[in-house]
Amino acid sequence: FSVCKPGQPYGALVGAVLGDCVGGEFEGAEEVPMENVLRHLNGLDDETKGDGTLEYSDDTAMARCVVQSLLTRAGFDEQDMARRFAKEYSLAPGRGYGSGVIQVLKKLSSSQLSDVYQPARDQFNGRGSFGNGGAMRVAPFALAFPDLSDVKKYSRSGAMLTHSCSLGYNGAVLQALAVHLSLQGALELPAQFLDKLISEMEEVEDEEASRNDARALKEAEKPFCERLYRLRDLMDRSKVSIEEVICELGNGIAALHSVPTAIFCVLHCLQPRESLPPHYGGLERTMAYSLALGGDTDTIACMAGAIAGAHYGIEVIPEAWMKCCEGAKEAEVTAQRLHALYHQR
Ligand code: 8NA
Ligand code: MG
Ligand code: MG
Repeated sequence: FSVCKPGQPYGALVGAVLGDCVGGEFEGAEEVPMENVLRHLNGLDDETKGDGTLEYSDDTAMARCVVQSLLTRAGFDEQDMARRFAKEYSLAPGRGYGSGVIQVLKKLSSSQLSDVYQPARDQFNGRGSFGNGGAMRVAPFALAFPDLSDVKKYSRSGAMLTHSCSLGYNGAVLQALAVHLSLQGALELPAQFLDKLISEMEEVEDEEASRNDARALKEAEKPFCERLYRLRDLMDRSKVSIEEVICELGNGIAALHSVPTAIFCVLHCLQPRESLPPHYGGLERTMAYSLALGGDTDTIACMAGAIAGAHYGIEVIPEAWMKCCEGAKEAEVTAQRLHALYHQR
């Protein structure tokens, strides 16, 4: 695949912010009629809406820390990143963090901490978190590192600062890989894109720690691969209902129940869909569809937004959406700086 076009890295970071901001409206809702989603999205075009009306949540707050750390340290520095997570949380604790991760963030602010990975290991009686908090903030790693093996290595380490269960950090690796491939234009060939993700995750989930965690949680031997196979089956069907997607892939706060879902949203919305307005472009379709799944809408839309944004680029993002989402303009600027790092490598 070719080197990505200039608008793609911006699209990835901005897409993630938009998903978080726009998706916040329906977070935790069990059922979200498409009608309500479209009303919400149409409302963004309202000129009377002020700048940054829709606030970002933990997803973007933590992604900003990742960006700033990668930029300041010109690479991955776990001490620096951990410190930024802790500081961000102490300054703005009300951004909707998961109830477990708060303990980690508090411990990370201690000056006596010798191992920044330890607080995450202590979570959930030593099992570690399998939440999607590592995955929701991972897109910047795909922008900063051109090499696939670096993307895998650093996205995993970055996630492990809060998520030590393999079902948490492997979700982050999968999401980072999806953004990485999308930046390279891999979504032009959706079937191959998915094959590549599966073959990479087959290797990732072959590790002993992954196998042990999967067994302990009574999941399939390679849980993310299993979900990606289900995803492929769904893609092959001519019609698939929202209920089937939720049933097969999930819409919850576990990485396993949301990262494959986000990838599905992107793939499903590569083409026009009956349930979505015909004037919508691919990014708008992806957003609307992600929200209509309900559940962890901000995070699923954030992850889908990063992958879709990397594919379509910043040019297709509606100006009105940029304007009313807090942090969107800033993401555009930092993406540019982050991508300069990519070219230095
Ligand atoms: P986390 O590490 O606290 O995990 C999220 C939740 O998953 C925990 O609070 C637990 O309920 C559960 N969980 C994770 N690991 C285990 C385990 N090993 N055993 C039992 N339960 C476990 O936080 P996170 O950073 O992963 O969370 C990210 C999500 O929380 C994002 O969606 C973010 O937006 C936020 N959030 C979501 C909602 C929602 O309703 N969907 C609401 C508020 C906040
Ligand atoms: Mg959130
Ligand atoms: Mg969420």
